[in-house]
Amino acid sequence: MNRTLPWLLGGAFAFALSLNAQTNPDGSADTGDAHDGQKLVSSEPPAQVAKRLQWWSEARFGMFIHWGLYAQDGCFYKGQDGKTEHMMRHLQIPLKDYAKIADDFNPVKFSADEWVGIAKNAGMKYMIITSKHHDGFAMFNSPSSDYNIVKRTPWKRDPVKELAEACRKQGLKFGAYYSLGRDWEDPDVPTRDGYRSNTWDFPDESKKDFSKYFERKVKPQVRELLTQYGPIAVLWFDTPERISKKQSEELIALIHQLQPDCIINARVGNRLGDYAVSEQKIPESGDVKPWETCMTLNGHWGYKKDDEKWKPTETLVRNLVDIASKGGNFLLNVGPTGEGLIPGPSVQHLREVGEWMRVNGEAIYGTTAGPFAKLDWGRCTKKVNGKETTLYLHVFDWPKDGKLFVPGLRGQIESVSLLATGKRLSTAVSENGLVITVPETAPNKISATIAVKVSGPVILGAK
Ligand code: JFZ
Repeated sequence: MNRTLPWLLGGAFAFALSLNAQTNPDGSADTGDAHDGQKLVSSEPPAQVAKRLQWWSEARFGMFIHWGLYAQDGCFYKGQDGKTEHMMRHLQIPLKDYAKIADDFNPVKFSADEWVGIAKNAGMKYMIITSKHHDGFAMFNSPSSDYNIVKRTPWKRDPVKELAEACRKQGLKFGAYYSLGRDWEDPDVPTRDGYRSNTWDFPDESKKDFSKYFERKVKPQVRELLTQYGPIAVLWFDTPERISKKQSEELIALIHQLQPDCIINARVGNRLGDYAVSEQKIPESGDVKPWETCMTLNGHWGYKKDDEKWKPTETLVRNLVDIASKGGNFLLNVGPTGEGLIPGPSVQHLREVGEWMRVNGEAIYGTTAGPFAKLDWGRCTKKVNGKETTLYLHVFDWPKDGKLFVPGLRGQIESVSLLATGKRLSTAVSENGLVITVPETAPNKISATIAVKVSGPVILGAK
């Protein structure tokens, strides 16, 4: 069969589609991420959205889990490097062959309690796992689609069920990622550019009807996720692609009908959803809307057996601080193996983040963005409690001369102390700000926290 023809057809159709694809005002493809500063639109009163988001905004830090058939051999397939969790697409593995991976998928070392314990020990307050990634394989018991982990693997267990229960036991919120506009198992899922569709089993994009997939698979599986596992705190949709505004609205209505407290991210599409997603990057400054940065611990979302480039704990902590100082959430990813284990280096680095959080978590949880545009030596988060405001100064670069200058800070300073020890620090008010005398050695070389309690309004700017 002429293999180039489908590409030509698909390409032409994709080009046609892309002409009326959802695009951002700047013309870039609308991935659902609303990076362009556009406000998310919502039919709900802002106070209602804020109420739903309250626990999430206070939590600040969660665990993302990418786990699926691609993990069986670390994103390799029959010795070929599948590059990422997109392995099926990268290697154009026919669905009937990719599905056979499930025949051997038997993660006997999986322990939901262990995974949740790792997240909790890191200081994470919520967990979101891929319930169905782009390959279309459900990592949960899905009565509407036999293409799932309970039906098709020798393991026959439901990790979504077990993790939801373990999260409830250990006090974490639980949520599910769901690939909305990409599904390489279903014949009716065209994508914006055709490039991210399954064009090797289903070559003709023009014959694909998203509405059939939406009715046949998306709505039934979202209903299953929201009725089989107790409270689902977040539905983390991905790649909305060809979903219409009406379908996004219909999906939100279904979710709110089943679980009104379930938070929905912006990748539900069409600038809807409760919060914006920033993937693998931290915005320069905060944002008007609630937002979350999601990031990998190495270079891959799914388990990639040859990727040992783990981000140093210093980077992880400083990313968390940077994100919180801008009012965002940090969703940090692990990619468990086909045996059901979170890779050792991931566990170790998360353990070290947890050590930092046990001392400094007060300066992250329940805080909002700090008032400073830029601090040369670190970041600042803020917590308001009635008339008292606490500014948490996160010092990355400890001053060598023992003097930490806080530009423009004025107001009724009640106390300044090291968070780690409670040791009070002396200060001097200069015309351009506050000078804090600090000990020679920082309490923590990654990021040391100084708590500045201010009564009344925090005033910034020179006299
Ligand atoms: C998507 C997935 O393709 C990927 O496998 C992973 O699950 C990630 C969290 O989400 O990747 C994206 C989605 C959107 C953008 C970039 C990568 N985007 O908006 O630029």
